[in-house]
Amino acid sequence: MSRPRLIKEASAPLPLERELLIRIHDLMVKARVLEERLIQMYKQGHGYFWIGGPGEEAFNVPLGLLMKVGQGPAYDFLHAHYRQSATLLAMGEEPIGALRQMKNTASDPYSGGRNFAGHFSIRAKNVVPVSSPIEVQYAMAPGTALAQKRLGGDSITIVTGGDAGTAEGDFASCLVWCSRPAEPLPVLMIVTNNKWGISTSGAEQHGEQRVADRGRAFGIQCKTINGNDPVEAYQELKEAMAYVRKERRPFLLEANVSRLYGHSSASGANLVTEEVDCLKQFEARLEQDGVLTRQQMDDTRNRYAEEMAAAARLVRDEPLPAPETIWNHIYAEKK
Ligand SMILES: Cc1ncc(C[n+]2csc(CCOP(=O)(O)OP(=O)(O)O)c2C)c(N)n1
Repeated sequence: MSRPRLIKEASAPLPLERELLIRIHDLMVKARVLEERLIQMYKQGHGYFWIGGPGEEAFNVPLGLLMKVGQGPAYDFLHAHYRQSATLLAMGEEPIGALRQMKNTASDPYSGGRNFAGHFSIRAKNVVPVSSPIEVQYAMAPGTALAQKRLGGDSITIVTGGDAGTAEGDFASCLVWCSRPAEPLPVLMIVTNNKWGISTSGAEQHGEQRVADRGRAFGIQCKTINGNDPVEAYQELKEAMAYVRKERRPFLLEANVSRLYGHSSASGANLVTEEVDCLKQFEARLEQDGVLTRQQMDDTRNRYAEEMAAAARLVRDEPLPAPETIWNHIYAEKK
């Protein structure tokens, strides 16, 4: 088999295979168009609340591509927060599921029409239900990691959340439980740092230089990266995941990202032009390096825009959950 062709072999400014760069770009566009469609649905009254991840695609796509996707402890677990749509698409999810959750239809595959947008839950892919109370995922992650460690093999637990949430005790619980010398756990702790907690600036809240530095006191390997660069994100995630898979120890990875449409629909869900747009930046590099032309990238966006618009039309006419199903999937018995 011939060696995969590298972009510009001599100077190698984009050190990933061409096919992978195109795949990452395709998924980033798909995720962005999905989020923009969800925002539009919210603004048209086809949904009650929007929250999601436009601006985090450069980090979230590589994360999904590098995961070992499947059901049970032999596969990776994802304890995600609500900005992870790009990761879910990279893990093979169809965008129409997110549209259905936005419209709260009975066909919503993640909550049967009863949870917010971006609150994924997929047993077959080890995606643990996303919780609205922030940070609880960090207290749960050591549990799946313990099961994985006992099983043996190389599967890992991945937990994601924002910078402001690291002030919660759940984050500290994760640091403590993953790093006990008698039982270190295979957890990749991720913090996507967008510098905001709703409307509170991170600069006013963090005594530490970097969130990732908090791992040092626990002997946890840690790193802060530019999460707006998909090439850097892919390479750093690959390295961090390889370490956790092999050493069966935790790693704390902080990725600096953008929040392109504000916190949620509660803050208006309008484009913030001062933030770095990872997709625009990546497209400029792809064009400059001759990986894709502007026309090809526009075609990709238009194709997804048409696809999502058609899916949204379909979802619009789907029924809401029947009232008698209110007791389904909860612990309480029907009274
Ligand atoms: C336990 C809890 N406290 C407060 C809130 C309200 N709340 C929702 S999102 C959020 C900010 C979270 O900021 P960050 O952790 O940085 O993540 P981001 O949304 O910026 O990605 C807050 C305070 C909540 N949902 N749960």
